[in-house]
Amino acid sequence: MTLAPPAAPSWRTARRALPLGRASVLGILNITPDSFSDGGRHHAVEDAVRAARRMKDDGADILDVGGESTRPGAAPVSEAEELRRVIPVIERLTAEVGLPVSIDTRRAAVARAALAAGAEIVNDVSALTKDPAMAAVVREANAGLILMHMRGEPDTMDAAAVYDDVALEVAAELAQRLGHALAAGIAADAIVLDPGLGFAKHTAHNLALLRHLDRIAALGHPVLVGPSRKRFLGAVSGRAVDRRDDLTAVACAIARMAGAALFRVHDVAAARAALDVADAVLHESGSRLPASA
Ligand code: HH2
Repeated sequence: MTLAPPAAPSWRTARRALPLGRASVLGILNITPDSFSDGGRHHAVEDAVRAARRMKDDGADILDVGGESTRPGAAPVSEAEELRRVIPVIERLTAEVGLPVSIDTRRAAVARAALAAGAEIVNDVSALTKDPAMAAVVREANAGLILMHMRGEPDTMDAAAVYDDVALEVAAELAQRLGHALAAGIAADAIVLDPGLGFAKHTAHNLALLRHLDRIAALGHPVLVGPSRKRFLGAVSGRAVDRRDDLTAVACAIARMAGAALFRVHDVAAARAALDVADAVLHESGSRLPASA
């Protein structure tokens, strides 16, 4: 296991260089009525802005806004509907909340409109495979880009969860997606890699990826993980989806020790606290603590 902070000092987005010296937390803002874990509670713009302010207070570094659920069996969302959900929220967030915004979408037109509305990162769970126009949108805006590993589509991905050595195979497939992004002219320092926990992975695969995350980090880019409330946490604990935030925080701390730099979560406060402990261990600095504690 690698016990060192990630190599890359920062992540370049369309608007700034985000420092990665300590763990970065992305708060999830799903603007979907059918999101399995938010239950559509952030449907209204006002609710989303309120939730974002709370995430900022809780220690979020980035807000990840999505209007299309990638849950298997989720109802398809038209491009017009996805735009209608996310653009007004992104406009308000960038004007009022003061945190960098990432757009979680597989559609180039949604990414383009989101970047024009103030977003600075594209989180594409298809890793530029779904929409051939996506790479050019990211390149032209100089946006940050998250390339996530998945096989197949959300509805078919479970059948594709067959691996001999999951960490090696995910690293090799991500390296291929990375090569595609670089060949399309996207700058290397704009790219973050994500093993795609829960996407075409059974429980044992997710656990093996967390254990061997150093194989993904060895590709030389900051690594993001999204364990939040996912099924594998239910499988190891027997807990329902609404009782997994503390488990998510533990998974984040484990991933931090294994080299991850960014963490996509629903409960920002719990993850932030766990990651502060992990960072204190990584940097061996308990400076917030009195000597006797
Ligand atoms: N997981 C989900 C969605 N987007 N993006 C990245 N980069 N990594 C992930 O692991 C990831 C992601 C799925 O989780 P959630 O947002 O809770 O659910 P939904 O599928 O409803 O969007």
